[in-house]
Amino acid sequence: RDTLRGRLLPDEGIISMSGVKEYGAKFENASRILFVACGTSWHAGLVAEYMFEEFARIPVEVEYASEFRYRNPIITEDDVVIAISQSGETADTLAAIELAKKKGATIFGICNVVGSSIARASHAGAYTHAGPEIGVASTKAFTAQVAVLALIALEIGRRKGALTESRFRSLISELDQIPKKVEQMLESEDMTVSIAEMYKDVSNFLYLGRGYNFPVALEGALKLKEISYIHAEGYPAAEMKHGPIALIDENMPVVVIATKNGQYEKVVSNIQEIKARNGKIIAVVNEGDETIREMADHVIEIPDTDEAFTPLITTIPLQLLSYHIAVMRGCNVDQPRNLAKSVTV
Ligand code: F1P
Repeated sequence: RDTLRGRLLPDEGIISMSGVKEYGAKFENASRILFVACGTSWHAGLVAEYMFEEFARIPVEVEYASEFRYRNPIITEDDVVIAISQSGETADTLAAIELAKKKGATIFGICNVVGSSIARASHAGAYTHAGPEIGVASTKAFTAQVAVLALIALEIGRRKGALTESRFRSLISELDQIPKKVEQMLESEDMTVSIAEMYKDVSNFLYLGRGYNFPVALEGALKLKEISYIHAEGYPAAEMKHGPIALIDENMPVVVIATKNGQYEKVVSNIQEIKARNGKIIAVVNEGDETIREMADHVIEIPDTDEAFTPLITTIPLQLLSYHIAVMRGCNVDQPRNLAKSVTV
């Protein structure tokens, strides 16, 4: 909450990130924005892709730093590369930005740890200031990254004229409501506890989402894998019919992020397809969604917000679900086996 509020300074023209102000022209004139990151931070980059395309109308690519660094990517001086990293020490992300820097791109780092290697290797940047992540798996760093990326996309959109001043203002005031809504989600934790109790012993989970919530499905699955060691797959809901549908039976819980948006009817039909195969549906829906309540085995309601900001809210119950399942299975949620906080090799 403090991270977001601290950054919304209306008198100062909204964004307090000096790096964005200083390098604003670079962003405005960028022929392309490339996000490079690993793990959870890569998922934040995927959310940002939707935001930058919608609000700033700049072509975007999102790259796994671990692949990008070994390719021979086509980079020009007009590219802006945004590196996202909680620790600021991830070796693959660092190598990716060194490569892009050599090819003349401008590097913008979004890190949580002040003075970290990636922050120092970047030309400019913004800190997420999410506070120390006590556990290995990124949680609040993810929402803080998405919040910072939203602010940058809005600011660049306004500068480029892709967003009108009134739309910009209304999105910023909606963003200002997010901390309250996140708190509301944290207070309604009981629902995730009872769902965790029912599914803590299953071997597989499927997560589905569309649009802005497709990356949230990936992140929900990753969090479950990382801390509870249950196998989980995240997919764009529309891809279900291209393979994962074969896995669905009465033993498969499917988490569907089914908030109201342009693709809502399609998500409803995905839920029908899962139900027809006896899959168990855990749906994340908008408050008062009776249509899905009637179809799903469990619903978790979220407060309404602009579609672009839903990842900031839908992520919370998925993190809580992973957390409670992991605790019930006796896993150490702060120090999962085989994982390191900073992957430096
Ligand atoms: C990337 C990351 C995290 C994950 C784990 C291993 O780290 O994959 O997303 O939760 O901690 O590293 P970072 O570059 O965001 O620090």
